[in-house]
Amino acid sequence: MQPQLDDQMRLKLFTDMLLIRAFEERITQMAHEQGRLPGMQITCHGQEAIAAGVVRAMAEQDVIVTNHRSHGHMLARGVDPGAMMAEIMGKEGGLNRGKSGTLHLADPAHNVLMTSTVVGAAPLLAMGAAFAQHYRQEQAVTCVFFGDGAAAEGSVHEAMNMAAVWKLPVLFVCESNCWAGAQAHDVHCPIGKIADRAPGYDMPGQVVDGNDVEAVYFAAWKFFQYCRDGRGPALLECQTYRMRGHGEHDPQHYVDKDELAAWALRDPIDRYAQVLQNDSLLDSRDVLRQQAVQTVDAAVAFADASPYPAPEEALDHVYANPIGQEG
Ligand SMILES: Cc1ncc(C[n+]2csc(CCOP(=O)(O)OP(=O)(O)O)c2C)c(N)n1
Ligand SMILES: [Mg+2]
Repeated sequence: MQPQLDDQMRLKLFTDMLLIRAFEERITQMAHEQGRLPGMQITCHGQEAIAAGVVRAMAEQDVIVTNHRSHGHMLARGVDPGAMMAEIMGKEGGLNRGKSGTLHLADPAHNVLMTSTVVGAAPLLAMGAAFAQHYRQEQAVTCVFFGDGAAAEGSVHEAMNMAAVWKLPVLFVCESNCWAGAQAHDVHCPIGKIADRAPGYDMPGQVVDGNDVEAVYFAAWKFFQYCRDGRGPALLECQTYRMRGHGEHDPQHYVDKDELAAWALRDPIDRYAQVLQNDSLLDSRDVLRQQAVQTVDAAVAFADASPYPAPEEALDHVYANPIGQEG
């Protein structure tokens, strides 16, 4: 079977990226307003094509396990932006009732099982989800997102090894964004391409231009089919660039300005706008961008209107058997 990429889907990829960018730009703005957002804010500026391309290539029954840079994955999956924004603000109306904040977002209704911000933990946690899919013969795949820095963690090696030995339906998606915190890729990784490790686990691996949304979509689509066919895991490395600091607290003084400027020229949204314009699918992106901004305005309004959770509810919905109510 060949992947579907009709005009409607192509526009979806584009509007997904616009929504993600608008959402992250708002997070950036609010993160610098005193007292507006609790905790560390980590955005995916510049990495939108990976979220849109991979997530749109998934089937409904497939599952996502994600990491600290998760907003784009969730928005592309159709998670409600208002509930996400409220969660990021720690509000009662949030996805997880204000208890997860930005770093532990989960939306089981959309098969986004969890966000783990323990670097390298997500691939190992994904093993449980993939094992369940395999055991129940669900024809479903677990897609796990992790960074190039995470690829150096022992847990990622264990996950890849186990997935390959047990032929689990896992697509490992490495977002190689040239940085892990303030460490450049060559400081923590002796090889240029993480995907070169795939043969060592007896799984297929591929490097794709992570700023080319269609290339990401086709590569992910092919691998999702491979995993769904019961052939085991696969590794997709999407090469991109982290366009902002590690988080909004980080002014990225250590980043070479020329390098940043060169990557800005490869912006995934600008590039795709050009492609769609050349194919007469897009007149101007201003209307679509404005719609994305309005969606984010509505999300912020919803979140602002939501109360903070009551202190006495702090332990509700945290434990399967709340302390004091065991059995
Ligand atoms: C086990 C562990 N070590 C360190 C950290 C601190 N930390 C958070 S994100 C990060 C860098 C991760 O880099 P990468 O995996 O490339 O993801 P990126 O941030 O570039 O998306 C580090 C070191 C952590 N959260 N967990
Ligand atoms: Mg990285």
